[in-house]
Amino acid sequence: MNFIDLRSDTVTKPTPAMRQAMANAEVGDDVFGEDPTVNALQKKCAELSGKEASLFVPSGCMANQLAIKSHTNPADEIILESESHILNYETAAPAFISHVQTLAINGEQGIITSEQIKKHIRPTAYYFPKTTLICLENTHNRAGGTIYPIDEIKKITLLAKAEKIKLHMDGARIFNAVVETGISLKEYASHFDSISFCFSKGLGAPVGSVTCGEKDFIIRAHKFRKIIGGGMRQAGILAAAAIYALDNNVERLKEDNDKAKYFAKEISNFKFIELDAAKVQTNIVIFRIKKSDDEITKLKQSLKEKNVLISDGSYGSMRAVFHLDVSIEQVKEAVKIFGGLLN
Ligand code: TLP
Repeated sequence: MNFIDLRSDTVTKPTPAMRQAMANAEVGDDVFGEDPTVNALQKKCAELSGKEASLFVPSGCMANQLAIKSHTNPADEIILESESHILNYETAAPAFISHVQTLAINGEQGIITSEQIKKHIRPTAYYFPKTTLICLENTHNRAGGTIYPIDEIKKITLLAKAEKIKLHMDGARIFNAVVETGISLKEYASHFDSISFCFSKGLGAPVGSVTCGEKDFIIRAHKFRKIIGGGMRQAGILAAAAIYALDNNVERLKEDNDKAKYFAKEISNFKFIELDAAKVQTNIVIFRIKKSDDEITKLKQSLKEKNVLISDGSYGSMRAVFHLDVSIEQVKEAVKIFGGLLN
């Protein structure tokens, strides 16, 4: 069945060319540090991000959690936005793995400001937890793919430096922001102590993410990766897909952002859709359907019967994500189907 699968950009499948690159990969035992393709990928990501080193990991969750673990000590406090992926979809891992407390700040479309953060940094007193890390998400998933304004990032960096607090970016979809703003990965990363990004979303690789930072940070992350069972052996097969993705699939993310904007603009005209299309910045569209819960459940079934898949957003919203496995023709078809059901 050829679904128009808009549930996530994680559903993308490796193309024949990517599979060929994987099949041709030279491999070795990466737990011994001997996989040449993993080493090449890590070198490439360090160079691209302007950091000293990087570490290839199985998932975006692991990339974030290793960063938290490596930047903090138990009983520290970390600041994040209340709709962030780390807080909502990583199964309380900061508590479980790092034994830290999370302090959530409500953002505007996923963006928290330096002024807001400043108010929440703990003063020094033995009875307060110590604020040691701030995590920002760019682009912001639950806010609908919003891009962190670079000027706000710069202000937060100044604050974090002055307060000797580390700064991590969950950049799972950072390249969707890069192609939209023209701001390079290196420029974004220069404002953070660590940055993670995913190969298995819009970049189209089957598995894998990376976390980048200075050498000491990566040495710690490497050890913790082993502790939580993330040491991989002939992972070069996966790293080859990631290298292929970086070489071939970054620029084309602009097409995904454009498909999302087109879709949003079209469906926002429909009677039963609540959506401000002007707010869509990258490849994620979050919208509401002005119908009862029961009707929405039936509607999702009807969409599925017509081969369109979408996912739930937060608080009763719906989410459609655009990626390399949906063509513009399929997007137009999805708009038609939405129109038939919701206009
Ligand atoms: N996001 C997934 C789901 O977990 C919601 C999706 O379909 O969008 N950071 C951000 C901002 C993410 O959106 C995701 C995945 C991750 C981290 C985690 O990546 P994985 O799934 O590789 O662990």
